[in-house]
Amino acid sequence: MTDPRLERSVRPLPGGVPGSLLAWKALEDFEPPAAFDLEDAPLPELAALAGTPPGDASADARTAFFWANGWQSWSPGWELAPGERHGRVRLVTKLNLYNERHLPPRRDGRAEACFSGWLRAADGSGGILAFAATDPDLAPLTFRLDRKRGTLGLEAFCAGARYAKGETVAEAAFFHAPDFFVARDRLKAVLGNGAAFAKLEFLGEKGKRLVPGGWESWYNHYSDIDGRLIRADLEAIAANDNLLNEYYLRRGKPTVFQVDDGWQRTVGDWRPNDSRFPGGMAALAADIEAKGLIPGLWMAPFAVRSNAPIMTEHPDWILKDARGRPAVVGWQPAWDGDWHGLDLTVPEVLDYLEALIETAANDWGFRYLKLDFLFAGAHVGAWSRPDAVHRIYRRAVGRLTRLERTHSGKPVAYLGCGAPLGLSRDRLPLMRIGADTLERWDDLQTRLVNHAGRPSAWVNMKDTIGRAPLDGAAFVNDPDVVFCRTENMGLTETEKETVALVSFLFASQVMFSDDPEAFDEAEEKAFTARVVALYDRLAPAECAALRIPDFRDVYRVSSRDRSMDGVVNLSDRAAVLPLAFDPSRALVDHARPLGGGTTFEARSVTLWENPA
Ligand code: 9PG
Repeated sequence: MTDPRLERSVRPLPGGVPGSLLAWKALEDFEPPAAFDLEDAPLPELAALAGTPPGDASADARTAFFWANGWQSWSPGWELAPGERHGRVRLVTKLNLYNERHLPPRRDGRAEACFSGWLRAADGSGGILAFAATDPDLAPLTFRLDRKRGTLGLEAFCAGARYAKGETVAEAAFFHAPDFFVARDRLKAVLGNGAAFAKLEFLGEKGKRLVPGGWESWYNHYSDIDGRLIRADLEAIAANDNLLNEYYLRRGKPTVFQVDDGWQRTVGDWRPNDSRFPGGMAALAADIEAKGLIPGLWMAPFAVRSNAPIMTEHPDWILKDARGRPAVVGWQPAWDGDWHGLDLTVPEVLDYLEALIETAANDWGFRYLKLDFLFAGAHVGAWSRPDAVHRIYRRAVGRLTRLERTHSGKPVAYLGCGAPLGLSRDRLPLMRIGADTLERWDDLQTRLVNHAGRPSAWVNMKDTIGRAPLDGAAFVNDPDVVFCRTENMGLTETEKETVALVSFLFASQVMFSDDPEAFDEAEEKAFTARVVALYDRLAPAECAALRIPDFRDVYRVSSRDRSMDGVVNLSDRAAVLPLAFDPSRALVDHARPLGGGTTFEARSVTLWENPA
């Protein structure tokens, strides 16, 4: 049943994709609730609209995997089997601000997919019933699965919105695909994000698949950086056999060198910290450029820490809550706990944001800008000039990413991070699609409170695999960094290899945070050489990793051309599977035969070639 204030229409999909485009139009003027249920559709009806062949099990809500794609970059992005839930953060409940839309949780037990999701048959046929919100300017959609009743609820995020009679509220595509690869092709055709991808071309090689690569400063020293340390790494990057030199620089590929959090005075005060960077940012960017690298810089433009001068200098620029106090849009122990956000409806704030980008790109020379914590721009607060939250976010991100070239004519790229995915894909086609990685498999404290967006190598890889359908379709997926180092390293060699392979096979950027200056000529060199050889072998393969029924974190890998197969086991236990391969054809081998089957080691990837 469609909400009585709406009329639903059905049209064919763009790009010749079989399936249907559903649109919901207002029949009267009205103000919807923040979480607006457009309708709760029976799955058989949606399956028919999607063109699902008879007998296909993808619409069987009791058995299918549900790709419960989370709201923003760090939210969980993986498939759920029947009975599984993403769950919420316990005790430190403010951390839910990092994972969820800023709305009261709905307690009806449904699993949710934001922007895009699917149901995938668990019976081996592999059929997929996919859905996606197609227009980033309309209210963001959440697809809410009721497995018992066999329905899919369509909920629009309408905070602050009002509709006039005849206006379109939301649009979504529904289509069937026989397998992962076709589903991704169709998603790409339906989303039509090609113009956005074209702006990233300078980060790659002409005529080849775009896989941007580079160094960034976060995942080793974290915010404890200074000009000396950064320059030492810059000096060393082309001087030894580190991953970036081997895979990017020596091969003449464009390479990013990005300074992360720690260069600024505080979050919300985007002037350089002079004691840490006494030479200033322009000199640093010039040195990076002189080395033939693309200078990059991190910023969290919408976020304001309580110690930022802007809090007292421009109190009217700070987003307020219903009681008129600065709204709490996030919580971070390292930022004195509660932090705040800019009021993006204040015209001067938008000018200020554009000026920040101007300064970083034109005055300093950084042209790979990592824009982080962007979800702060979609908070449901007391915006001073009320409007639909999704429009407020879109307008601000539009201003932030307006600059496409520096004064000197050099192209500028933006990496989205901590960003609501569906609202960002055209403006921020290069996007972090998972939680932060970590130099350890997982973090106990944040795991105990069930923070799905926690920094964790394990969670990060689940996201990378889970969001692979978006790679090349909605985004150039940034999986976060890979590690080759031996110092300050809590991952085993096999775990590092797992991170390196999962990131490379199922996403499209290779970032690296190890200190080139501290390159270890023994172990790190040998490990790096092995990773580079694997990358060269695997580069042409288009691969999928799909959950195996009855296992929790075990995935079957297949390549589109069927030349390669494998298993990713992200669980803590060896997995015994009823399949066998010829060990002499293994590319990476963490398996041993057992009876007629094979045991795959915990926390490992095994890949093998198939006979032609
Ligand atoms: C800099 C970092 C890095 C990193 C970003 C982002 O949920 N959390 O507690 C959480 C903590 C840190 C975080 C994301 C989420 O990291 O993803 O790459 O730039 O900011 O502060």
